[in-house]
Amino acid sequence: VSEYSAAVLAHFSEPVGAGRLPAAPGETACGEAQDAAGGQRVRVHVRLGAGARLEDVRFQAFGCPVTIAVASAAVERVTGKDRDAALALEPGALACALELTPDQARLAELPVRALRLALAYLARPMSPKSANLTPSPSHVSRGDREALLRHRSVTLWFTGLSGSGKSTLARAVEQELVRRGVLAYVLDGDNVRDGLCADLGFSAEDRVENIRRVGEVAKLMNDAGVLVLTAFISPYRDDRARVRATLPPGEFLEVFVDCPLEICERRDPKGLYRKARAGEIAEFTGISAPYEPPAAPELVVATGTQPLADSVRGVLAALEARGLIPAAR
Ligand code: ADX
Repeated sequence: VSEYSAAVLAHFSEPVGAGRLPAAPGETACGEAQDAAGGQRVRVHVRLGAGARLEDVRFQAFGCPVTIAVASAAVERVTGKDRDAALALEPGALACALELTPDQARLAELPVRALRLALAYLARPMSPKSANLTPSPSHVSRGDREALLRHRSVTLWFTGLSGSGKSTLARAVEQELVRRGVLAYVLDGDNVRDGLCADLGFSAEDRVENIRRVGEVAKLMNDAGVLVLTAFISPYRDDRARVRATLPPGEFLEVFVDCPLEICERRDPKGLYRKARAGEIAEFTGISAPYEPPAAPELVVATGTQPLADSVRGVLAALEARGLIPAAR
């Protein structure tokens, strides 16, 4: 490790990308993993290099920060595939694709899951398995449906810790919107995980896939004319940025349901924090898994201190101010 350390510490003081997708040189993708025993958490950053087109892969190994410079052609071999393919790479194949030396490969062994995840962020969007598809165009446009319903169909994306009040707030806003004649619908984590996402758990990879699916559903429902409210922890900035990028500009509104961990834990509406502290739930957000707050949300709602009715009014006012729903009569 020591042979890498000196050069590496300098890299670590660099700011890490602030949640934007790493599409341009200098931007960073990042992934996180826990070793099988659940002991060591590893975060890997992959940076698109400027100029020399070198890429940095950075992570901690044995408690020390490590940077491996990798030729961009080597990273292209991994990221030129689609997300599924990047995620499926075995440790050996990954080390080989990146042309790591045996020493580097040894160091990369532990963070390999995180490395795969980080590279998957850089990979092409998931491509259809079949090459024999011919999507059919609709004769009814989204504009036609919006005119029919007399409101815009956007996605309000509530993000925050478990117990922060996402579902409570989204449900209350949904009820008020429908009362006002707006066709609104809540997609909620605990509900979606009972059906569409019943095959997913809470590893970083599964959460990425959970949010990808929800983003696709929201997009379809927006196209159908529905104003969608989503209530998912959605802990990773990059995942939320990906959903934002799939929707037209201005039609993804990120709402940070901002409630401090101490309050969520004290409220503990489902008793899950207690279980997580007792070690009965692994990878629990805020306790043993990360939460990355939005850097620039459209709206912040302080659910830790504000009464629900005030929060609901704030969200509706933001929609009105943007001309997305008719003003209350
Ligand atoms: S997300 O991270 O993938 O966005 P999602 O919002 O769908 O999570 O699901 C979170 C809900 O699942 C929580 O409100 C809680 O009820 C439940 N849950 C069960 N296990 C966990 C866990 N390890 N971390 C967070 N939430 C969990």
